[in-house]
Amino acid sequence: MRKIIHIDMDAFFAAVEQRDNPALRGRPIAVGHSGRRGVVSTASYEARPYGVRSALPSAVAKRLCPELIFVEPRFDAYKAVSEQIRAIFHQYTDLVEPLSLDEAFLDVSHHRSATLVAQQIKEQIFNTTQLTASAGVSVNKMLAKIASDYRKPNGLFVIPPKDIDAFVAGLPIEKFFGIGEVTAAKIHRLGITTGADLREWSEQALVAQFGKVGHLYYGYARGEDNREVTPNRVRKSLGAEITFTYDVTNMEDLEYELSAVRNELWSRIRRHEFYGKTVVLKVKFGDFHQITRSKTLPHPVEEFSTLLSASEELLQSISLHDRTVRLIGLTLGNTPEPCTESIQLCFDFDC
Ligand code: TTP
Ligand code: MG
Repeated sequence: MRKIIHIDMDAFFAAVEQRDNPALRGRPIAVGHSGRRGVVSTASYEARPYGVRSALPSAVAKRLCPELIFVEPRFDAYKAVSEQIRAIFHQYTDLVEPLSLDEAFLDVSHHRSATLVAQQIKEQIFNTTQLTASAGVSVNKMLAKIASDYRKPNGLFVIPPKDIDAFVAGLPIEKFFGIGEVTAAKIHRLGITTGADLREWSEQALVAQFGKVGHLYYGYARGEDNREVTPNRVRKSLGAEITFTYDVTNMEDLEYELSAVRNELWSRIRRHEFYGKTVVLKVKFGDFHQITRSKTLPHPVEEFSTLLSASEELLQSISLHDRTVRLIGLTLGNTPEPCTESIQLCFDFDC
């Protein structure tokens, strides 16, 4: 049986800002651009009771919490902390799989007590960075990830094998890894609200309802997840898309929807430190006919404005001709390969 830890920093970007600027401590803050098109990257715990959270448009956040202080993101500072915490993880195991700047899975099966390791890592993170992290410990990725979220902030929660059944049975389905709001609503409509409800469905029935992910859900309901912790996963592209409830019929509305997709993609790009040179726009029409348009830039996208102009240009190259649109998506791909050069150098010197 594996021993898996999931570590996730608390209110990461906001916590770094509060650490570095005492005037922000204890105050409701949002990291993100406050302009008309801005979105909240994250909110401090003081801002969360107002409903301010990641991916919320900044204008809405201000309405919810008038005292909210907006802070411009400082990615270099977050990256530096991310490197510090990764170095700490690697003191305990080579099997570290970062999911984003602030979270990672660790396989610590070779340690006697995973709980003790999690405790030590939390302490070491705090001593090194003056920031808190939450940790979850269990026998697989899915349960460890749920556990790290369970006692946030500054939490440590363990789901030992004997508790898995009862824990999963009582868990609201939206807490399961990978089940977003839209899917949760769909599952709720079937009368399923907890793991126990989900467990009553056969694998076949779940696949019939949800397609391939039905297999995953069947496992989730039983606390099962066989995925390994894989270090250095290489991501080839990063994307975001929206399928509309009602088809969009004109260019103005489409531009508006594109800005939402772009904001989401940008926040993912930053979160995953992803670099890519090719922007791809995907449009699926009302008749399900799908087209893509792409633009390759001379350098990887580093600024929001680059993504903005490239995606707007791509949209302008499409004409609707009386067609409606049911889906719009934006992807960034074509990552430069940072390792090739050093590997080649290495071969040159025969090492
Ligand atoms: P999360 O770990 O999801 O959130 P968090 O660390 O701010 O808060 P929590 O205590 O709930 O873990 O994301 C880590 C960072 O990634 C977050 O601080 C900012 C960034 N981020 C975005 O930029 N956009 C997003 O939509 C999300 C979810 C996160
Ligand atoms: Mg976090």
